[in-house]
Amino acid sequence: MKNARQLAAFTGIAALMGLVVAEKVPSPIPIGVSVAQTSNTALLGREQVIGAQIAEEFFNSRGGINGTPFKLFFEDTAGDEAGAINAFQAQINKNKVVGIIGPTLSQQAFAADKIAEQAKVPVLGPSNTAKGVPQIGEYIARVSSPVAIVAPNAVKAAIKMNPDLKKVAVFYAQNDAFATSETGTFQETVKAQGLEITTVQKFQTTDTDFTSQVTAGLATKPDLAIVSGLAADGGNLVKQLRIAGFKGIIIGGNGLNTANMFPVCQQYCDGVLIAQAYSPAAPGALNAAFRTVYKNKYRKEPPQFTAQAFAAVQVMVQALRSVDKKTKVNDTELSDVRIDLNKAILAGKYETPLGTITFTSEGEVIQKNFYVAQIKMNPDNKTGRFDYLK
Ligand code: 1QQ
Repeated sequence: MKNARQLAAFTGIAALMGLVVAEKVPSPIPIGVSVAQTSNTALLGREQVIGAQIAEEFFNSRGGINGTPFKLFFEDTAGDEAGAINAFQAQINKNKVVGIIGPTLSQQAFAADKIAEQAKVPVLGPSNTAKGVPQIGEYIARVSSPVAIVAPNAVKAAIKMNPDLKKVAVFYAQNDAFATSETGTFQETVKAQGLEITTVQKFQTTDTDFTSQVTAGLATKPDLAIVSGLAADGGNLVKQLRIAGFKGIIIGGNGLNTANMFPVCQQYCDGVLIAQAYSPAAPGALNAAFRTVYKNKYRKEPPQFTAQAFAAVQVMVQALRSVDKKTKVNDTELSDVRIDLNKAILAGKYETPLGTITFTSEGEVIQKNFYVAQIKMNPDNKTGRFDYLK
């Protein structure tokens, strides 16, 4: 081929004919981050963007991929399945990333991860906790421990706080895969602990008025309420339970695990218990470094979703370094790098802010320590913090 125009013409014709055209990985090495930057889901996703950005600067300033820098490409998924599918397609075909971190919700993962699986592009879920996510395919793994392991800790903490607990009202968003999975775990745990479920109330993540669920739920006189939803709906439900006079303990699920919910539920958030897959006080040099960078910038402790997004970038980076040691990633065939990267992700051991993590051959994360935090609101009724229980 004589010149660039001829090459472009050939590439175009070949693409039209459906031929696979050899593509090399450029420098900086492109990594995709597709989380929710708009919609209500951005209450959760915004914390993920921050974690990924901190990791980009952190690891590039420490040599990137053995001397080659990497660059994060952000494509907003918004809050639904279509948004996640579009964002994943853009990462794979337009940004030509070596791997994708995302999406925010399990509900979105069940739709979008299949696209990456077909294209043989490794995906790391930063916050997908529903049962079945790693099993979507060979290229799908997650750094977010499943609700089946994390959520029971909140129930145990509630019982410790009030050993006389007996009656439990359960609320969940039936249009969300994570909330449906999480309520299953909560209900099993509650029964296994010898408590009685007095009612199971369903809602939609788009709901704002929970009068009927609150009325029906409180009529059963529960002393514990458990809410599995997302931040906006969950925050409103907590608020409406308190305004209706509920005095018992409230457990919120992972969808309520953000300070961005505080303006929604205001002073009524105070006291809510939420299980955590991250603690700012966890030991380890990496967590100390991450926590310092975050605190210097935001003047507060880093939240779980930020730490998990940081860990997801870290896993990608370390796995790329190990691929790169065998064959220089930059200037190697993109499709080969994607396949090798997937293998390296699953084979590695990572000292992250979440502690030491490894993966099963299916892509399920193995993590050791979990925590429970209690929301403590400030007198301004808009800001507050997560106090970790001992
Ligand atoms: C999931 C979740 C979300 C609540 C995290 C943002 O855990 O969808 O799996």
